[in-house]
Amino acid sequence: MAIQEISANAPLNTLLTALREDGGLIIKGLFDPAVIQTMDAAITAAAIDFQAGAATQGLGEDGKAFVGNNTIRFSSLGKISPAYFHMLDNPIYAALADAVLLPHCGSYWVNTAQAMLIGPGSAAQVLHRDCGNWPYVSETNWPDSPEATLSAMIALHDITDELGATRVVPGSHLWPDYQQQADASLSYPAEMQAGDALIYSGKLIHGGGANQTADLWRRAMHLSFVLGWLTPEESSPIDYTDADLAQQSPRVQRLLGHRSYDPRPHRGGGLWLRHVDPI
Ligand SMILES: O=C(O)CCC(=O)C(=O)O
Ligand SMILES: [Fe+2]
Repeated sequence: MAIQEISANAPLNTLLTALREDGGLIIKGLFDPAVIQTMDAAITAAAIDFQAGAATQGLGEDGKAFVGNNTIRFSSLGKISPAYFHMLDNPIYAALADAVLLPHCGSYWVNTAQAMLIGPGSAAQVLHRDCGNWPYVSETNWPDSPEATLSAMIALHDITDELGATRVVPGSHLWPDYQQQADASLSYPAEMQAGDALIYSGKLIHGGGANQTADLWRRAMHLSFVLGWLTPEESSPIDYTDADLAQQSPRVQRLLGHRSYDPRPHRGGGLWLRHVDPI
């Protein structure tokens, strides 16, 4: 059974039910076509400065194997286009992230936003869970551990199986044994059109697909959020200055680490205290 594809116009509860039952869903037309076109052009232009397969983000040998030999990845997307800030304020993705993450934190922030460009001939990425970044939170009391992260793979153009669509293993967010390995035969390609997004729980097993073409690149953007009391992958708080974000919404400033973390209504202390935002 593949995951469901549901229109962005569907009621929030319909989207949430699919996310909770299968661990992920494709939301058709989640992002505005003009914004996607702008981001696609900015990412394609910026990609020229990056070498495929190089560990450009401080990753070691394991990291290189994880991202693949012919894959280009880079972050700090707000530096290449303000369309990124617009995407951060997407109201449907915000409502889903609120529902999934706010039961466990006062606020969440950006985990990472990355161009994920899979080059021709790339092998499939190892199947994994994004919550594996925070094993002590995710594996303790699995599968009832808190949702640490919510991710999106956003199609910047039409993405087919042949091009390397992300592969997902529906239901794997509920598997009783965290260590159970997923067989590739249980995975389905999340084929999408430009502006669609695969939204998935950090607990869902997935991985980038093999690019079986001779000369085409798969162009997708990853955007994930993480509980506000966990450390994100990307160093957004120092990649953007207060001045860079002065014109952005309070939500975007918070998502990029320019606001204090207030645990309320949950237990815990104030964290990441910013002088601009006393709690
Ligand atoms: O490139 C993809 O389709 C998925 C990448 C991914 O899941 C990851 O790097 O965590
Ligand atoms: Fe992943």
